[in-house]
Amino acid sequence: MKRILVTGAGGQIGSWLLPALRQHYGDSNVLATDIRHLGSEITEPGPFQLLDATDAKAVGRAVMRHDADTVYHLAAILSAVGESDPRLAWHVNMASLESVLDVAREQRCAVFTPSSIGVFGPDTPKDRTPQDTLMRPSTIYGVTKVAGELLCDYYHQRFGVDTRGVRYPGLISYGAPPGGGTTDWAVDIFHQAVARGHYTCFLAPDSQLDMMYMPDAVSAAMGIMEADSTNFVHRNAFNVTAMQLAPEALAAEIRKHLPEFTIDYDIDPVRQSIAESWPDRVDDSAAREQWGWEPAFDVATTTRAMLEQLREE
Ligand code: NAD
Ligand code: AKB
Repeated sequence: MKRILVTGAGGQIGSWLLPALRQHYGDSNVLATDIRHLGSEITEPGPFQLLDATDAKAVGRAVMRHDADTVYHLAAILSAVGESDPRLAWHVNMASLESVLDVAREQRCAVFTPSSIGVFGPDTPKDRTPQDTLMRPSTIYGVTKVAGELLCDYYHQRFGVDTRGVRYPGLISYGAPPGGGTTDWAVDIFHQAVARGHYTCFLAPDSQLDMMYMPDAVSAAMGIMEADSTNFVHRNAFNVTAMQLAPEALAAEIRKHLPEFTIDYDIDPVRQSIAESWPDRVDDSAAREQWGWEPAFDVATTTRAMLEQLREE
């Protein structure tokens, strides 16, 4: 049975990935860690430890004590927060990855590191963005994600570390709120639709981006870590997507369930310019071919699941 350590476990992805990992590998085999205290609804019934992932010695001690053979490295600063504090984004995203990779090299762990559609920039082809293409991002977040993909490739080639990753699109979920990204609107819209029947969106009506419902993101993370790597041509990191959404199109889908729902726009120039620099739709055929990636949720099933859950709450 695998012994797993998760960094940044209290975030949007960790709060979903943690229970899925524990269900699959056993509660006591999955150590949740984060730089901040987390509520027992996230950490229990498995172990939890406070851990700053930029502190390589502390990461090394935690991996050794837990006898971990796999690290899911989720601690990071996202795109919009990154633009408000670029030094923090560079420090957290790069120093934490370096710590995790060095510990993985010494203690022979496999490492999952999420990359992002944020690796792409204004010069990247926007439609059916290829797996291998021009990556000159215009955000500090994107710069750290490109550097992170390259660093993971390097640790694999040079030191044989089993590094794997996917380029997530915007992720839609309930529970832990998103951590300050450009795609957060696609989560906020559901909360506001149920709570107020109205949403003021910070992106323009036709700003299309790739998106995915969180259960598919969890299955991508666990799926690539369980995949037979002999079929890999790539490994850090695969394009993955499930749907393409613009605010006006998602509002129309929500109106099928809540006919009175209204949307208006108060555009944030920083996040709008980030969204315009990212693809409209990535080509994820490499992930489908090399390890069988296939999403289960589309716009209609995601919208139904989100609204049902939030109405119950
Ligand atoms: P999040 O912001 O929701 O959570 C990040 C977690 O990391 C938080 O719980 C935070 O407390 C923790 N953290 C911050 N600094 C830390 C440190 N120094 N040490 C330990 N923990 C620290 O982020 P998320 O949405 O869960 O994203 C996880 C990963 O997935 C990131 O690498 C992100 O770039 C990537 N990703 C996310 C999305 C998305 O839409 N959520 C999309 C693409 C890629
Ligand atoms: C963000 O908007 O920063 C993230 C991402 C797509 O990486 N959700």
